[in-house]
Amino acid sequence: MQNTSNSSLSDLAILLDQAAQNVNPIDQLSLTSTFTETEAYEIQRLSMEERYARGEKLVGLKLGFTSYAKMEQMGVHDMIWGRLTDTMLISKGDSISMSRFIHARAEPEICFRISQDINREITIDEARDFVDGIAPAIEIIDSRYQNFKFSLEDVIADNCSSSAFVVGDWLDVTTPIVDLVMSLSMNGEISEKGSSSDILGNPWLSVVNAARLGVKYNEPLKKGHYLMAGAATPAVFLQSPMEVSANVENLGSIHFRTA
Ligand code: OOG
Ligand code: MG
Repeated sequence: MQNTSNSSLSDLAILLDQAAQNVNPIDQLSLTSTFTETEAYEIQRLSMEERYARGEKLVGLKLGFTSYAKMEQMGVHDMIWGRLTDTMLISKGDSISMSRFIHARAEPEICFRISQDINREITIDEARDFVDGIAPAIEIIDSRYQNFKFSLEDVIADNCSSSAFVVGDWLDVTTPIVDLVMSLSMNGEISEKGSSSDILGNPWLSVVNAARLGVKYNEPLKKGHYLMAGAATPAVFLQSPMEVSANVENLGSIHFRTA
């Protein structure tokens, strides 16, 4: 690795982990270090090791920048993936303290529940065989970088801003999920609105892509894992107190409160 500050990948991983733990943003790593996309995923993996050492458990994966709206909002145009842990999962209807976040934003998503380990690439026609539940969901992202600004490599290293997620009631896998209106509301007013087809043209392609990336990076989706498909709309900053809800046509609504 050529990196102008001579920090090792594990030093960078620890900086990000501490920023999250201390709720204190850091400068973009790419301002002082040069690292490749592959090295960024290694930084992510190493910073997750810090979390696992504190007892957190991997419970799934998420995709990012699967919609044009998100790519444009953040200025990053490649699909990314990150890891979800048990402490990120928030019960629907709960009140969440904003003190655990630096500058959190919420976005409406669809979540898949994985029914069997996926150890190979799969086609869209096979995707349903690996899923046993679909739910409306909200992801709360919280970049560990100042001003929520990052390069592709920065955001990958930062576990793709993963911070928390809320999942609604599970529906059958046969539930149609293409072309559904998805919206995010703050205090009862719609802030963002999109379509489930804004997610890769068809949200089922998230399962196909997560399977591919899981194999490529040796972090395969496992039975019982959550897979967050990526946001259909730009993310919205959270304030406190606020009532946040997402609705996915035909799939239902979920909400949480900030405090
Ligand atoms: C990166 C995470 C992107 C999504 O759904 O597109 C993401 C960010 O926007 O900070 O989770
Ligand atoms: Mg997301």
